[in-house]
Formats: sequence, C-alpha cells, structure tokens
Amino acid sequence: MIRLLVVVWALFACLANAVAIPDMVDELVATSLLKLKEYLVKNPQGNCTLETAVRRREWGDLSKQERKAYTDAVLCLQSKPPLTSALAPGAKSRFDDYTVVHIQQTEINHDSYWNWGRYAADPANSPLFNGDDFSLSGDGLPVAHAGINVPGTPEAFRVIPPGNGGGCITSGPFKNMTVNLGPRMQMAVSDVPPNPRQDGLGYNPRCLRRDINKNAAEWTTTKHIYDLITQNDNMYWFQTVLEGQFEQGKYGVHAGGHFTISGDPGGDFYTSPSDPAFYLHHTQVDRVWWIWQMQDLEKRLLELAKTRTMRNNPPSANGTLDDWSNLGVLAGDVQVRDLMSAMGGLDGKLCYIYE
Ligand SMILES: [Cu+2]
Repeated sequence: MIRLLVVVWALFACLANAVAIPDMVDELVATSLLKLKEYLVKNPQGNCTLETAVRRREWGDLSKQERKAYTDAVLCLQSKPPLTSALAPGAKSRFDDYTVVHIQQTEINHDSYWNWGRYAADPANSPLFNGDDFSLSGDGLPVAHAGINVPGTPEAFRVIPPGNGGGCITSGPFKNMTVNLGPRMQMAVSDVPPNPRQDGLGYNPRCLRRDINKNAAEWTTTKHIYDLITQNDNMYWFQTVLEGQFEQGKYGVHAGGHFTISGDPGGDFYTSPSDPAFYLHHTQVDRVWWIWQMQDLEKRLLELAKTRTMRNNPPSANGTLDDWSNLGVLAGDVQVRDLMSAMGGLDGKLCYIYE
C-alpha cells in the first residue's frame, strides 16, 4: 500500500514539473484518489475517467510559462467587451462580468489553485504574490490603514492587525489593471472611492489595492485544512468550520484566505472576484470540499446542509439538490445536483481532479 502511494506521488511530482514537498493534505489527496478510483469502478461516469480528467495544479507547481499563460488569459478577458453592461454600468470587460454575477449570485472555477497552507507563514513571498512577472502581482504599497474588522466576533478577535501593504499594487501582470465595480462594503484600506450606486454595480475605476496579510494567513495553515477535512464527518459541520465560527473567534480557512488577500476589492465580500487572486482562492475551497467528499463518496458526494442563504441571513429554506443556481451570463440556470461532482457533473462538462 505504502509503495503504491509513493508511486502515485512520484507520478504527480513528475507531471507537475516543479517538485514541491507534499504537505499532509497533499498526502491525503494521494490516498483519496485510490478511493475515488474504486468508486468510479462501481459508478462509471461515461467519458469522464481519471485518465481523461483535467488536472488542476497548484500555482507554485505550474511552470513559469503556464503561470504567464494564465495571467495572459485573465488580461485577455479584461480586454473583451462585457455582456452585463445594461445591468451594471460599471462593468467594462468580460472579466467584470464574473464580478457582476458574483455580486448578484455566485462564482466560477479555474484550472489552478492556491494551496494556502504551503505559503501561510509568508504569503507575500509566495509565487502567487511575490510581484514577479509570473505571479498574480504583489502586495500594495505601504499605506497606513486600520486592521480588518471581523463582524460578529468576540472583542478579543474583532480586529485582524493590518499587513504591510494597503495601497495600489505596483508590479507584476496586473499592475495596470483597473478595478471597475464595487466596493459595496466599508473597506479596511484607505482612500477607496465609494461606488456611485448602493448595489456596487456602478462605474468606479481605480487601482487594485492589496494588503497581503500574514496574520489572516495563520488561519489557513495545513494543520487547519487537514483538521477541517478529517474532523468533520457531516456536511453541516464541514461547512460550519470552513465558513468560520465568528462568534467563537474562529475565522475558518475560507475567510482566512480572503483576508490574506485583503485590500480592495479583495476585502469586499461582494466585489472580491475583481481581484484575479479570488479564483485561485475559491478553487482551493473547491479542492478542500473535493478532498472531504472523497473520504466517503457514497455518503458525501451528494450531501448538502444548511439553508439557501449565507449564514441563513435572511432566514430561508434548506437547500436541496433540486434547487437552481443562477450563474447569470456565465452559464445560465444550473441545478445544484449538477454541481456536486467534479467527476461527471453538468452532463460530464465537469471532469477534473486536483493534484
Ligand atoms: Cu469566498
């Protein structure tokens, strides 16, 4: 068994072409893939097999050319006309369409992810945020600003101390990027002009600000991720711990990752997808859910918990597999049932695994 795992790992390390030392969660993926393999033998998913599945790889494991291709694709989306401008006058590009749909509804996935735990000790020097040409651009210029106020937490946990940035980013592929939409929330960083519309959909051109925050990243260590996956055996608790138990001063990995990016629009719950790093963060959220599902596929693949509204605010009915999720101009209406499986969801359009 152990020998087989070593072989599986050697294979991945080879495919990934930059060899990072696997962390505890990466090792869990290796064992989980064996479970997924068994499951697929019993429940074949048409053309979607482990051999045909797209392999989503960690940002730091991509080659420099692959990272550049990714940021070039984002810049390309930013150069294309929008589809949502009638609805949101602030939307100026195809990239903004994703933010519009998120402001109104939800988000999408991309092909690389950010393994928070790998860089939690020093995110500003990670290959994602070190500011070189193969990063997602770096930290913002140092501008004095308050820490991040986390609502609903006990006094002692109310504020996450600020990082060293807070101002406009100045390096890397997105240094000339214009943020058009939002903000919709009160921002922790200074000098962010308010949006002309209360819903955040008005036109509000400004620089991308970041405050890469090590203090927030402490909530996203490999240990946090591993415990989240292995110590919560139903969807209710998995989701509760993932989303954070703010009332107990526990931010959880989801908020922890958002607050690690921070700034504007990264620190705005609604507009955060206008920072390109958002997608790598949320793909990691998807990865963590995927690893959790694989621990018991029969039970967890289609398991839902909780209601249709975030933190049940306003109160709503329990979510079900028959509910519809509106992905707006991105994908139209999709049934939740079709979004549960990375292997064969959406009539086989979803077919991917994580390395
Ligand atoms: Cu999020």
